Amino acid sequence: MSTVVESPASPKKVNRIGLEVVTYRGGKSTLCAGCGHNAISERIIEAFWEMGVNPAQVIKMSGIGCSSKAPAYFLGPSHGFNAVHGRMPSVATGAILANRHLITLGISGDGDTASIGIGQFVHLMRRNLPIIYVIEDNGCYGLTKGQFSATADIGSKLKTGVVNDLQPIDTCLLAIELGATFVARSFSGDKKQLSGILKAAIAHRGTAMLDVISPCVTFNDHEGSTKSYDYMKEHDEPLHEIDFVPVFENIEVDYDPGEAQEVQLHDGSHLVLRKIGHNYDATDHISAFKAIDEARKKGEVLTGILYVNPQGKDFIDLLHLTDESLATLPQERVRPGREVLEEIMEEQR
Ligand SMILES: Cc1ncc(C[n+]2csc(CCOP(=O)(O)OP(=O)(O)O)c2C)c(N)n1
Ligand code: SF4
Repeated sequence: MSTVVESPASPKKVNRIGLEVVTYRGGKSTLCAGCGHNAISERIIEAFWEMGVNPAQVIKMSGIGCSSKAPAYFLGPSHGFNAVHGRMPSVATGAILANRHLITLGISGDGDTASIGIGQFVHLMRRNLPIIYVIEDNGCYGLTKGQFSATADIGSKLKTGVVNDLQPIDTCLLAIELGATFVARSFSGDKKQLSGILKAAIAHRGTAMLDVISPCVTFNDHEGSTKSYDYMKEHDEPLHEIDFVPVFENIEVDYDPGEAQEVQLHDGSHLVLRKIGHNYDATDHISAFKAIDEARKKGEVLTGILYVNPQGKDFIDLLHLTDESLATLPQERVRPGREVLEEIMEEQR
């Protein structure tokens, strides 16, 4: 008779706050198989788990579109709000001001941001609100069957053969111009780069704007599209290799100073940008404008952290808000008393 030796159950892998990665998952995706948005959801799950962020301390905000449905598929225990099309920034602003201690992750589409939502996007960027704002950019309106959005490149073609003859809006250029303090572009198919950028965005304080090219396999992945998997594989031009060292990992950063740029982020984490043949200073916005423009002229898509300014004051600092969240302040501290009101009236007489 043989004896069965039972091996002890292998311990489940947990992060620094004791949670398994499964806690960071959401519902089963109903997006098309192969949609770039699904890959971005996976990277978000990994990044928040690896950074040890408590998902109950996160607010997920979105607008309308396939991309805006994605928050249902990650960070199940987080707070969430699906706003009106293109209007997520104003709802997010209210939520951030009501509870300054939560981490806000906004998920939008190129239509939600650059078409109907462009006015709201502009004001979000110029305020430098603490938000990680991800545009899942497929150059079309996936949810309504693939019409061109405002990020579609000039000359790109719909499946029906219709050619886009309007100039695209470059959301990264716009965000840098308006004052966002962390601006990056990536590709949903580049796991390593996107993961490093997301972790650095979590460590940043202020607006972290990420434009992630995310192919729509159903309506915009054919020849003639500049947001397809094939196009991105051929034209993706990474600026640098990104090493991100979180503050809790006490690793010596090992690099040749002449070949890399190191940036310390607000929580003490380090970002090391190793040059790949580009003479590029990510803290200089003029370098960013030039490099994006030159790449565009060559038909390339420049990816990486295009601009970072960890010194910029965020909107909460500018408003001199109390440390305590407005949402939890008791009535007597929110409403001025009769004497205060009388004093104000007196000043106005
Ligand atoms: C006020 C309003 N106008 C138009 C629509 C129709 N609509 C729904 S989603 C969408 C575009 C979504 O495109 P995008 O943000 O790029 O997301 P994707 O589906 O491509 O991920 C439009 C025009 C709407 N829902 N509400
Ligand atoms: S229609 Fe396009 S954007 Fe929408 S889920 Fe399918 S592949 Fe993704």
